[in-house]
Amino acid sequence: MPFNREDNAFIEWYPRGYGVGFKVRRRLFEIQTDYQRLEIYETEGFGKLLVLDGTVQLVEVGEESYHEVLVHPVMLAHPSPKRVLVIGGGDGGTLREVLRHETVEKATMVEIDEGVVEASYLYLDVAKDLLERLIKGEEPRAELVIGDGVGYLRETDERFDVIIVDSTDPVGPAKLLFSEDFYRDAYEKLNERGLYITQAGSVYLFTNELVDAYGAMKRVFDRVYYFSFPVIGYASPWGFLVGVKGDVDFCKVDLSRAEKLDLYYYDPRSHETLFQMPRYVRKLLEEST
Ligand code: AG3
Repeated sequence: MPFNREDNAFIEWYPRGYGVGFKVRRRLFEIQTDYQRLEIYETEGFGKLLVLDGTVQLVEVGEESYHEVLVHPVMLAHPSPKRVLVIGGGDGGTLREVLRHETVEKATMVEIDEGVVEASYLYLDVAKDLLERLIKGEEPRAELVIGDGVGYLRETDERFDVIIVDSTDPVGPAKLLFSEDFYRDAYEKLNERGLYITQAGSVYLFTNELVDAYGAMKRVFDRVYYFSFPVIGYASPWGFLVGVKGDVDFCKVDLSRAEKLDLYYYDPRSHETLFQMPRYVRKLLEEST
């Protein structure tokens, strides 16, 4: 794995040799799980760094720049989200943000790799207490399922108000989570009124994957939105795709509920600024079928 000892740096290499790096003090943990190679580093300025198969998942300092933006826009656009499904997100950051919403009665997190949950619990200050309660089955409003999100969604009898996909990139093992078949299952398992959100990769470096996923979502959901946000640790801007079922307006969020959340990165008062996209990408998205 690309641990550049000379520079004491960890660098994630994106396509075409574009790198995102952190100065690191040491590698704290390394394991080959059943699904991927997991590493945890201590960085110089951003706390601990979680890496899966050579790709940055999060740094402790600034992880909210991703988790807040993945979770709150859809939660605040839904009038009263009670049942939430998180696919992936084994570090617990996404579920932590979901549970900040008092309307939530039950949230289910389906993570394929138990190793990610365990390592995050042991090494990361992201959602330690929540992960402990989940592992022990003691979290009253949430449950952890270790399993494959694709199979889970296909088979479950449950219905959800919000489905959040916090996966690895739209290339490699998580590719199925960006397929039309999967979107169809998600659409079916949403309540009459529901929202689906997925992280969708680097706007500049995975543009084709973003456009393809957007096209496939358009074939399934009643309305589809794209937005981007600068996430600390990823090759920014980072893309997100939202699919809507039924009567929901993703352009509007509930500001009175937002006030209580006391957010740091995502600003519900200027929700519309999320939708900015480089012009050529917007054109590609609009032309996609
Ligand atoms: N979810 C992964 C986002 C993808 C990062 N990709 C990359 N660095 N190439 C992050 C998990 C955080 N809960």
